[in-house]
Amino acid sequence: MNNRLLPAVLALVVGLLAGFLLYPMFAGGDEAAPAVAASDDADPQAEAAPLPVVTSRSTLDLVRERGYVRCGVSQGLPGFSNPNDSGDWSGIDVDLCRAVAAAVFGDADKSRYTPLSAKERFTALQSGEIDVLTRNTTWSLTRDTALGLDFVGINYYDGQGFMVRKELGVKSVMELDGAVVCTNTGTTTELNVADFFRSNGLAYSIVAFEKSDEVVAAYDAGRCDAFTTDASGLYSERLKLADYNDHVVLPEIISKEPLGPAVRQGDDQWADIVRWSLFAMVEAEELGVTSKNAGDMRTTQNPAIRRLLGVEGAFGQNLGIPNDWAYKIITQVGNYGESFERGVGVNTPLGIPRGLNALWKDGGLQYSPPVR
Ligand SMILES: N[C@@H](CCC(=O)N[C@@H](CS)C(=O)NCC(=O)O)C(=O)O
Repeated sequence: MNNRLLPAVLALVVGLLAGFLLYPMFAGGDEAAPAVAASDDADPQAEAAPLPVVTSRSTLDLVRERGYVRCGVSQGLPGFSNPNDSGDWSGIDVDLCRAVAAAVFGDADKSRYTPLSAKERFTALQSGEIDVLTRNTTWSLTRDTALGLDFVGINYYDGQGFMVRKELGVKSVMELDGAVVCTNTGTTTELNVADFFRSNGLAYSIVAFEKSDEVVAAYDAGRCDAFTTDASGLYSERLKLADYNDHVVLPEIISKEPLGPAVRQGDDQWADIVRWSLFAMVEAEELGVTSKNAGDMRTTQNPAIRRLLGVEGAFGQNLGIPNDWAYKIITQVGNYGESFERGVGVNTPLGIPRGLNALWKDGGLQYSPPVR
């Protein structure tokens, strides 16, 4: 054999063998798949080898065959993903999952939810237990490259903040020298705390739990001086405190936390479907298309709206789904602004202003590439 071809042939043989052995882990079927070790992000220096993704069947095929989309969500973060007493989930991360179901099936209700702790979430996606992770998860380089996953958008631009008891009289994080800080394990939060306190020459100790309710309980019981997480999480978790008027959120934001959906790496079509389901919601808001007026808008002469609603063109077909995919998302879930206001906006208990999550034309960062 030509010596120059030998390495290529060997690589092919090894690749095929690895594919054969690893297929069951990534096939995404309903059968219990062996868990694949996920970095819990606790050590940013940890070497994490890229995980090969070997699928013979597309996620879209598997989802269609099953009849519903499986989304990984938080264990209960009001406004983002939270179950009510009847077990029905709601929030902006749930809306994103419902949007994917509406795009694929024309029915947002064809979606199911798996509550996951921060630590469990990546393994659940890698092993095929879920089809998409829609769980206040920060897009970082390590997560995007070393875990066999792909982040496909940002549905909430966030940053990390701190909350303290008012009676401490603390006005700034710079006054937290020597503080005991409560947070969640397996999060970027833990890593940022270490960076922040070290780089500012401040001493600290951390009390971390896997479950958020444990973190909240520990903070509420006075086991720590400060509670730190994504600012969105502070808005949400403080509703669980005995009396949230006794607490104050400090003004500093110490990190960038772009929260968005992730899928398994290597299935571009599925990544496109999730990415464009989010974009369709943002584009609809920009074009003034809402859940209420989308039906009437189908007769508009505005070409951008006609394309979005599937009246013109075959944009759904290019994604492998029906051409009225975005119409179904908008009528059943709403546009991005409607979802934001319903889940976390100023008129909800969370009371979050749009801020960075306003549309680009209103000074925010939410922006969809054109549907054309
Ligand atoms: N965005 C950060 C933090 C995510 C996180 O797990 N935050 C906690 C605190 S807000 C949480 O989601 N709690 C709700 C839960 O675990 O169900 C990350 O991706 O690491």
